[in-house]
Amino acid sequence: MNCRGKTLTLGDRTHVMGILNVTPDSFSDGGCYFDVQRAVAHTQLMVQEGATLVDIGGESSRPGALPVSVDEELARILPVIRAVVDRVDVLISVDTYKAEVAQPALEAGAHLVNDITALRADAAMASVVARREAGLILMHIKGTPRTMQQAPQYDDVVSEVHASLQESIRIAEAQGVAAERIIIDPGIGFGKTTAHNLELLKRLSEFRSLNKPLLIGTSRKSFIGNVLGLPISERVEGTAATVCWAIAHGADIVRVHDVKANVRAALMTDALYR
Ligand code: 8Y7
Repeated sequence: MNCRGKTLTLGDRTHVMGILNVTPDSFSDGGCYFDVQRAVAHTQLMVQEGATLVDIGGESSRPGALPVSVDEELARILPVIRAVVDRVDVLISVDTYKAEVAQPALEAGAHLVNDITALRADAAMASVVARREAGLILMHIKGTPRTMQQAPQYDDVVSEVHASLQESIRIAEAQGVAAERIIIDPGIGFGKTTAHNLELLKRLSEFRSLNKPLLIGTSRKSFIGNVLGLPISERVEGTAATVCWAIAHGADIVRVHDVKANVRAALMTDALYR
């Protein structure tokens, strides 16, 4: 897979995408020198630990989170993208569903867009991605980050998510995104109960019929907390278990916070499965 001149080889091994949140804490507004330095250091650590992609996001998609403006999102992520692309030799994805954010992020050096609405939020997104020959991650969400966990319901979660992703793929390709630059993701935790998330993972191999690389993001998510009865800080092992399972059922890329542990789990699973 080629994204803006950079290649990602799929099939030989599982790729680990490290998460880089550049949402400010209570002591800063984001974008200041200290924030950028800290983001670069964390990225370098994740790459050292074996991440081959880094996902940079400036707006929290936590349940109940409020949207931020385009200007604010750009002020947080652009200095970080510029600093990171010069220093690490991995693919950079930008976690945004706004075309007005994606475009400058791609100009600044990002290689792919991680759209957690699978093109449903912004009609201009596909053409921005297509024109720049970037990669595109289509993630399923039911509702919006603010409303998604208000009693989500499905008749059959797997067939509904499958059909929704199929439609997003159709839209992306109709608007000029190259078929070989599209990655799909069922969106674990985005408008889903614990039972829905477990069902999606149990039947993950059904998404293979869409004939696209498959990305899975389970890292530290609340369904793991619900199964184990553990807080966020204690979900590394539970996350690693889902990573192994996902690889054995078709995942090509896993999106995680704890890169070192999950790279080890992925390498071991690759030796058994691939
Ligand atoms: C996912 C994601 C988040 C995911 C993709 C978190 C931005 C919540 N989760 N993107 N983003 N897939 N593609 O806990 O599962 O990391 S944010």
